[in-house]
Amino acid sequence: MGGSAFAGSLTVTVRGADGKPVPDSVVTVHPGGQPSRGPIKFPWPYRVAQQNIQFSPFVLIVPAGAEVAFPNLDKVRHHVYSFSAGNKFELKLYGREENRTVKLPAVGVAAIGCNIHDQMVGFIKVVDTPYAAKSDDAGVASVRDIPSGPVVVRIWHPYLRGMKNEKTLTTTAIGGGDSRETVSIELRAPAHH
Ligand SMILES: [Cu+2]
Repeated sequence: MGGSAFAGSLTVTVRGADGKPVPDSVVTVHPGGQPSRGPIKFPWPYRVAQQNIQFSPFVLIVPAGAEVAFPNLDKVRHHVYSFSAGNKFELKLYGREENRTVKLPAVGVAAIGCNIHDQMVGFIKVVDTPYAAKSDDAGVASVRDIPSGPVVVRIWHPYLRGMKNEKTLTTTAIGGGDSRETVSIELRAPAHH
């Protein structure tokens, strides 16, 4: 990653059907349409805190095989689980300031919940590419240092209508410099459970 003169960046602005920016969308770029062979390391912490009876962040991107920490910053106890195929786990009741880690091996998603607090919902997007970014409050996600050449770009959001909650962009190549795309996605209402 990085340093190559033959690299570019991609900035994607994600909007809903209503035109409003969509935060917490995950943009992944696969050069040549292929998964990465080397180790993947993101600069952000692989961590989902429980704070104010919510998961923080709501969406986290990690590479496959990452150890994710689940610190409990609340005074109450939580019981965090994922039923997602390949990334199932259960962290039985644990209290304030306690930390647990879980390894997430499968590329895809771990949808997380809490057995005690039904309103707690979060998502961990497990990826096989170092070229990934999450959209901010303005709906903007920037992926840097992508090798130039043909790419497959996907937009994922937990509530995106479509196969695997994903949409593939028509972007086909990265050149030098910054490529910009605006994508419109259709969201369904969040599921309650
Ligand atoms: Cu809880």
